[in-house]
Amino acid sequence: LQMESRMRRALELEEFELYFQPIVHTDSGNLCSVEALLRWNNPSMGMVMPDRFIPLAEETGLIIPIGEWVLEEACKAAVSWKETAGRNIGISVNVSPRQFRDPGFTEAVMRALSASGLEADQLELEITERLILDNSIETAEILRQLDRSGIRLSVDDFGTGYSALSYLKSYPFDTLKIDKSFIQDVMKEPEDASLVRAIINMAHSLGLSVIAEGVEEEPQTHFLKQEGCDFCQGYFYSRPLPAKDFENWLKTNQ
Ligand code: G
Ligand code: G
Ligand code: MN
Ligand code: NA
Repeated sequence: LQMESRMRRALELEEFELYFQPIVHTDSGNLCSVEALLRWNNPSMGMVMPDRFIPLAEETGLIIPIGEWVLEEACKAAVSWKETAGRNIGISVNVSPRQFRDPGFTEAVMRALSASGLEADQLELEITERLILDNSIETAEILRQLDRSGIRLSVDDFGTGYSALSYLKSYPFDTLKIDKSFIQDVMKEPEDASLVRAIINMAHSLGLSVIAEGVEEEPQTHFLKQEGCDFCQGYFYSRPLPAKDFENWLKTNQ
């Protein structure tokens, strides 16, 4: 209860902060886009990680105003990097189920784009497999609407959702993000290597690009390169960074 009342005030007290993690081209290691990851700096609880507060934010509905704040800040940040980088840098934003199903969601996305001036194709929304598996007409309609407006869509945590793969053919996704649990042991467990290889091939034959998440060691990058994985994200390249640190990373790593 205490956490809930603290969370209710967190937006106005400006306790939320976005961290940014680079997503790079597997072949060159060059920056492609950036995932925005939410943090909550609370004076009495310290830095709270999303796994600890997103579930409560979902339950209470606070995820809706918080999610709008994330969208706005993320889009603004991406626009602000253009000058430093000398080109467009896409931004990926995580969307949770309650936020996605809120009737005002697509409007909130459009507002964030127009307020920041970010082009629609520079924004990617990460949707977890679990959300997609509800198979509802509403989900399909929202995805199509977002797709029509030029926003990119990715399946987050791919492989963890007991997925019925059929949704990949009927929904307008652009990218699969292979869950880090498959990447973690890819050099030790032949089964994980086989799964990753199969996911990459399947995604490509469906016209989707692939991001490997949780890349921590160099040998994994060689494996992923060899298997034709398009993009990588993980501690090997960079941890999620606060805005200032990310801007410094950008100056030296583009
Ligand atoms: O760094 P990490 O601990 O940031 O993130 C943990 C989990 O929290 C991830 O599964 C991620 O999808 C989720 N998450 C991070 N930021 C956000 C956000 O802004 N909105 C939502 N809905 N989930 C987020
Ligand atoms: O949205 P998603 O569930 O994919 O969130 C990504 C999560 O993975 C975040 O919590 C982020 O901090 C974390 N993460 C990013 N790179 C690495 C990595 O190389 N190793 C591990 N263990 N976690 C990572
Ligand atoms: Mn994600
Ligand atoms: Na993930």
